[in-house]
Amino acid sequence: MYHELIQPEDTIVAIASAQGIGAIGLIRVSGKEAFSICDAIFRGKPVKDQASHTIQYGHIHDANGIVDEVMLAVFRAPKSFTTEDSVEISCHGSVYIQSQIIRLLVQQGARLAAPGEFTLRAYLSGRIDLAQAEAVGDIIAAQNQSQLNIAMHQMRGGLSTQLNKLREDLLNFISLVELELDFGEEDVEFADRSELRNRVQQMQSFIQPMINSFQLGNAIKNGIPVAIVGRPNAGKSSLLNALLEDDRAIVSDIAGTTRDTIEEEIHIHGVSFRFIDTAGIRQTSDVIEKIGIDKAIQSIAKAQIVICIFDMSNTSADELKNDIAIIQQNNGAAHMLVIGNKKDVASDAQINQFESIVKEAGLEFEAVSMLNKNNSDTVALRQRLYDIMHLNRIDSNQTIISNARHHQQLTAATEALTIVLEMLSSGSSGDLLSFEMRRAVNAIGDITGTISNDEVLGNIFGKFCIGK
Ligand SMILES: Nc1nc2c(ncn2[C@@H]2O[C@H](COP(=O)(O)OP(=O)(O)OP(=O)(O)O)[C@@H](O)[C@H]2O)c(=O)[nH]1
Ligand SMILES: [Mg+2]
Repeated sequence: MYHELIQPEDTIVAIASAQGIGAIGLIRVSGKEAFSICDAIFRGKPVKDQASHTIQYGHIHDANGIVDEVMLAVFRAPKSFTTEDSVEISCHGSVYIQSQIIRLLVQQGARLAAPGEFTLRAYLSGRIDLAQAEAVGDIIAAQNQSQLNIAMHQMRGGLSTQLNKLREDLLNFISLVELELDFGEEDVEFADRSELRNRVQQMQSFIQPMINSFQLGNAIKNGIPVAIVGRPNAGKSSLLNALLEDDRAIVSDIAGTTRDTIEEEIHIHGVSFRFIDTAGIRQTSDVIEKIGIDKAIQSIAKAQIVICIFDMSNTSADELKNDIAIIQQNNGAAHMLVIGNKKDVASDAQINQFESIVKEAGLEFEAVSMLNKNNSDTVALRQRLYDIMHLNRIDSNQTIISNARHHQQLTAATEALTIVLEMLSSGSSGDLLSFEMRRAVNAIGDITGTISNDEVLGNIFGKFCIGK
């Protein structure tokens, strides 16, 4: 179990900079003996006498002489990341030097840190909560500004503040109901039932936007799946190739060219979009093509954006309406972008007709030509895909759930609250009410780690890199 592995009495050590050769290597030491262990191998001013947040110049040495010339940053408890006495040794970035220094520190009594153990200590000491600790991991993994904004907000405690407020409301509610139970025999009702209903509904409307934000948060973290679907020869593979600026998929005028799904990723303003080119959807007796069409339908269901592409020179209004309906049946939640292709061979009247059909259905329309890979239409299309997801609206002050564990717990909380609402309507007893409310409190507490178990901790911190 994770807790047992962690000995808070130990002084831990790890290389915190990236693996391999670099200009500078950073070694982190944290724990009760951090200063005395460093003093045993450091020639310079004694670390134990230095003020917090100062930098010391000196040499690391062993029995044979100088190992490296270094700078030591000193952090005194509780003003450090872990809240313990800590030292950060900046040495030359050679793999050999770093391993020598680690070896010396371990000889003096330090222990090699487990993955995420520094952050775990920050959490166990109460300096940050679990959601903030997870954000530290997300910050390190962030690959674009949107990912970073979400993680930063979470790390600064934006999510935690909201959840703590919610938790307090829930606990107040429970005490009210439980107070009633204490006076059970006297049959008093402290809390007016319709007032209680109001409060539960308020809590739900507080949680719901967070739950809704997960679709976006998850997309930013894991990439946005975009299915490209339509009839054979519509130009799906041409569109994929144009977006990739590469001849990835085979394009031909033979209907049914693409039989399997093809997946490729591109980054738009740093956010990853995973495009899935699919087999053209039609009635067919070809067994392989049928499997491909089934896969196409499945990718609609899994997509967050569905691009419905059709050949404007060769599609009737009814066919288009029918295709849109098929997509909506298979995924009502996805954003849909309808693309009228082959505008080079379609008349203005055709283009206008299709545009009004699509707009009447409340969907977005774009007329394009994918005949040439390098065209201005793909530039506009990339921007359109980015805009559809409202990615530009994310700022670092917004709470966006990007963690599946948080999403799961918020959903559990709101489900418990829905039961509470039903109970309030049916006049259920106070103890049943408080039981369900406690389920909601526990789910929320689980996110910030007010309540947590070893398994959850192991899962979270075990995924960190060593030295964090
Ligand atoms: N005139 C014109 N032809 C196009 C355009 N886009 C694609 N084509 C042609 O249409 C044909 C079919 O294109 P594909 O990209 O293979 O179509 P697809 O939807 O992937 O077809 P399947 O894989 O068979 O379902 C090819 O001959 C393309 O060159 C366009 O904008 N204008
Ligand atoms: Mg194709």
